[in-house]
Amino acid sequence: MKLTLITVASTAVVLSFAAHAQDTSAMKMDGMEGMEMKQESKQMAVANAEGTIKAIDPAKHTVTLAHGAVPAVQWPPMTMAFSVSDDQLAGLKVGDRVSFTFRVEGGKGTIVSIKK
Ligand SMILES: [Cu+2]
Repeated sequence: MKLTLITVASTAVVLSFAAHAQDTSAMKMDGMEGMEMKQESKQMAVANAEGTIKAIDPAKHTVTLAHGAVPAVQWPPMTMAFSVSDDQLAGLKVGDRVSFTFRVEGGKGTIVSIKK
């Protein structure tokens, strides 16, 4: 009986360790979220990147860019939508290779400038 109790107790300890380990790795995998929260508490981050225009949505005022790594904000290469104004998109079309500057606010990217 005593032995059983000890076994149960140590199993519980192992399980809580395992749960903790999972939490930690989940937080690491979600690195972008943590990064964004850090930036929000500081000032807005502005960064430069190069990419290819994958889509333009005039109704939503977004441009979807397949961009390379952006070390300034610790982003890996990815395809994502940025807020953009009609003026900024003048002369640009899907498939164009562009270099652009953007700021990150509340986890969303907004184009500051974009050119071929
Ligand atoms: Cu991105």
